[in-house]
Amino acid sequence: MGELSSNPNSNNAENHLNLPKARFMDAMDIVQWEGFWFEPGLVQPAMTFRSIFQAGNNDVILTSNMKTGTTWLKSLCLCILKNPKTDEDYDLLVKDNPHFHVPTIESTIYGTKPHIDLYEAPSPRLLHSHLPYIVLPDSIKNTDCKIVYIARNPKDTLISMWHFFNSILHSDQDPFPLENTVDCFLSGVHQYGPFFNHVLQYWLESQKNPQKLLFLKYEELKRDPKGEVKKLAEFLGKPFASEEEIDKVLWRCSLERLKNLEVNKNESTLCNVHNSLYFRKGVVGDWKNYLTPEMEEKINQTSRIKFEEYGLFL
Ligand code: PAP
Repeated sequence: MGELSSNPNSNNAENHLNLPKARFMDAMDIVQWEGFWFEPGLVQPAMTFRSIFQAGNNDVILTSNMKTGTTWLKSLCLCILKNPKTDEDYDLLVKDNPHFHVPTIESTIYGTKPHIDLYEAPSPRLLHSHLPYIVLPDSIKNTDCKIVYIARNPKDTLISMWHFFNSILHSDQDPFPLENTVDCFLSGVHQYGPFFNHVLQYWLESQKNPQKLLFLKYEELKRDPKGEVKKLAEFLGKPFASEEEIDKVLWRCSLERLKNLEVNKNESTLCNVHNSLYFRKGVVGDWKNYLTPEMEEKINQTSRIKFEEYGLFL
């Protein structure tokens, strides 16, 4: 989830550790920790998460970089795991935004006053993190809990991120120059960047341990939603009983429906981001409307260099 942290102790970690600093889109300070870039207010919560979080064997931990389909994945897993299939009218997604129901641990649990008690949450706990695999707590890696990662084509991720940050950082100005944003993205200097290393770490883990870590691609979910959601439900140990169930979950989690729910049109679940900002176009290839051929080639080249030798194509 792309919210900004509101941790009052936000500068402690960076000051204390003297972390390298940079500025993103001329409006947002970020600091480098463990080889990745974060908004300063996230570093201390991420450290706390890593050192004290105790995973349980039944936990399901969703993971993602930003703007790669987190909201969709949260909605789908919520329907698969938490919404009773027998009750037609009961729909958690109508009650609140997916980011409320499936908190992003480092920011929502350890970064602000949490709205759920982590240790009282009913099993299976459904949680999310944007952190790179390398800094996930050992207890997530060493217990039998399941991890699902969602990846997305870098060009669409970048365009989605650019729109999102323009809305929250430059809302009353012209959009920030795309060319500069492409350069930041390719050099890895952006929230949760480097994007390519983030994706690669999870990809390699999923190759080593596919029973533990399911690696999904946004584009595959769009291309074959039934097949991918069936795979997801089976991985989570909750296979669908019928085609109708799959159709229902897909409809409930569709962008058009979520975007038009009152709670997403009119409210801000996380204090500084309006819920509507999580739902934009949701199409594959929107980058074609923005990137020049030169920008496209630069990104493709980086993708090829970073991913291809590991058999990853995004
Ligand atoms: P986050 O990192 O802030 O949580 P995230 O949900 O990962 O954002 O990504 C937002 C993207 O997913 C948006 O893509 P776009 O900018 O290219 O349009 C958003 O539209 C898309 N999205 C959100 N919900 C859905 C959904 N239910 N189905 C498909 N795409 C979705």
